[in-house]
Amino acid sequence: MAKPLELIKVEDITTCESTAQMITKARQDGVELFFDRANSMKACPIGEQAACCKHCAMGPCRMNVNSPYDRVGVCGATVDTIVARNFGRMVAAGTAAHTDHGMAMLELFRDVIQGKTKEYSIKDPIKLVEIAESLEIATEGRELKDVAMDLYHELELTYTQVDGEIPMMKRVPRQTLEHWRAAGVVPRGAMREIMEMMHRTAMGVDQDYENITKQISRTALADGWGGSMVSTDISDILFGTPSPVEVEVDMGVLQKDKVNIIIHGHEPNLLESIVVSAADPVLVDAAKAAGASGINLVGMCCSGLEAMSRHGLPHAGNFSSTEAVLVTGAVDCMTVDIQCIKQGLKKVADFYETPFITTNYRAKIEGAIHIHLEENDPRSCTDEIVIKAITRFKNRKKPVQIPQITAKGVHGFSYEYINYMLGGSFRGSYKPLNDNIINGRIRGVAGIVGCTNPRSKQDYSHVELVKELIKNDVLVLQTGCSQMALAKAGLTGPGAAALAGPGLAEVCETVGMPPVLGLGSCVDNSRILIAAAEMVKVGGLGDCIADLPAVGCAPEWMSEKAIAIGQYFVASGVYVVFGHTFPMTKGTRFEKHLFEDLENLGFGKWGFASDPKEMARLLIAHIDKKRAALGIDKSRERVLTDMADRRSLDATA
Ligand code: NFS
Ligand code: SF4
Repeated sequence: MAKPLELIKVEDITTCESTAQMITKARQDGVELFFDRANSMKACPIGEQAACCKHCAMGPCRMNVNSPYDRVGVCGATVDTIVARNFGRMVAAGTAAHTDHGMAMLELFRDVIQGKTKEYSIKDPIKLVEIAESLEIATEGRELKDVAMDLYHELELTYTQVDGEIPMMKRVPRQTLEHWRAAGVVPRGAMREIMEMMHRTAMGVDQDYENITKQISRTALADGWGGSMVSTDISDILFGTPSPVEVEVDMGVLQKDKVNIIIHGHEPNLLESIVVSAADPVLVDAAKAAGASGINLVGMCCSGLEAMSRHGLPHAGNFSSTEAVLVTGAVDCMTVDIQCIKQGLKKVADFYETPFITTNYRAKIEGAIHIHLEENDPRSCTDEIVIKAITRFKNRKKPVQIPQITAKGVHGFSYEYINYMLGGSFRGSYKPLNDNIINGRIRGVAGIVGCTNPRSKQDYSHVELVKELIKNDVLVLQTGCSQMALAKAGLTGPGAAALAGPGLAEVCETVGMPPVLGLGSCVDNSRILIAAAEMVKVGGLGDCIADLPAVGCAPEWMSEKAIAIGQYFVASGVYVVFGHTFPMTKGTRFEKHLFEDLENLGFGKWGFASDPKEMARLLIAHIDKKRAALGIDKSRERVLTDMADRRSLDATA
């Protein structure tokens, strides 16, 4: 039985103070939020452990999670087959989401090169040339347009290549690639891999969990080193490669006297165009004529992260706050494109009389206003959005209550900027990073990423985990909703160095960087892959990604996309810990395969923990294991004695 809603304390639901205030207000207003729905609908105990199959009409078949081997499906499928197939389909769905997003960016790139759309242009020609060269496309003495067209055709193979290795394999460290070749997991085009994943997991096809796992890895690699990477690189080429910018976050960025427009979703083209619309003097005048002091564009989720790192726009919060922000009554329009957009937003938006606008043909929502964003004429869509927001501002009837909470932080670290930051403009290099890992000041690197989830106290694990890691000299790289959890907690500014261990703090001080580096949206996890590849190339930390003292974690994940990301990191050689829940039947051979055997086969492996302290312990133990294997564990002991010596000297002085 679910507890009556009023008995769940708000402080048990979230550590985000503004979201807490809005949950309280929603309860007073009689508005249901997804936290309430998560409470009234408990997760299905069989589905939670991925122990059911509905791939054919002889079933659905469900296994006994307490004794997984005591039965098989009607077709005879074992629990290992069933759980592996379910896992494979999650990876296929997550990969499809990232690669379809990437493909849309690539098509926009083609239209820009061909002059079919005049509204966007190439903002970073240097990156265009760099990516072309990394894929062995000739650039010397050629017109940028010709190089760009060749790059387009080459990158299209990321999706369509029927046979052979996709182009981005040229950026994978040699030994890692050799390992994939030997293991038979080098991806072909994403369309082929996703198709084969779906085929092999249908009734009566692949019924060997180890063989299914190979296709799971191959599909996920087509995401990380394929679709997601194309998405990041093309977005940088079209909209500019991010560099650090100070941004204000949390719900306090909404302004009572301005027309507040929230952009929520994932593709940067919507927000790039709305930025132009919101600055149009005609529309600004219209806002003023309606009694507003201006137009306030605010991002949420991954769109918000893209807007923040490229334009310094404020960010109102992560996935668990998208309904709550509407409860302020201050949102004059919420506009969305694709992914992570709850259908429940519609009802909340209706209650607060906020226009809720979908813009992408792939993602309509029943009852929402749909204004299609036409790439050749995006302004006709985004101007209309702004006009609708101005009209709502003028007719605001609902009381406005904005939580007066904001935090400032620095975001927009790209692979390229880290290179520049560490090495200086003329000798940009990851060598100082490697050196500081070898000498032990930095213990290792952790990518802390992923969603928030109403079944897990919002932001809590992200923040506690990252605090624990930096205290132990682990440099943290962030993307997605996790980055926003830390930003709201004030841990993305230089001030966070005060919470870092002595070694990491010293490096941060010397380089002038925070110990927590925000890299952007979830597709930007590909920036972490490229950074890892560069660390291998620079040398001193082993021959492949699996040798690096590097780990990953998504403590409060919810999306299939997160599973795809986790798997491409695991397949690339990284230890990945997920928190809160895992789609796995406990005590199965498939569980052992993902959590132990993959590492012995030369990949990374999966881990799980519910408590952030335990997550940190697992991640740090793995980093130390990699340091020992590299023979650099001694240097760290020396650094620590030096620090202790120095402190005792200070104490006696
Ligand atoms: Ni990533 Fe971005 Fe957030 Fe999770 Fe959703 S917004 S793509 S999936 S919830 S981190
Ligand atoms: Fe049941 Fe097998 Fe059909 Fe799945 S494929 S529903 S296990 S009979």
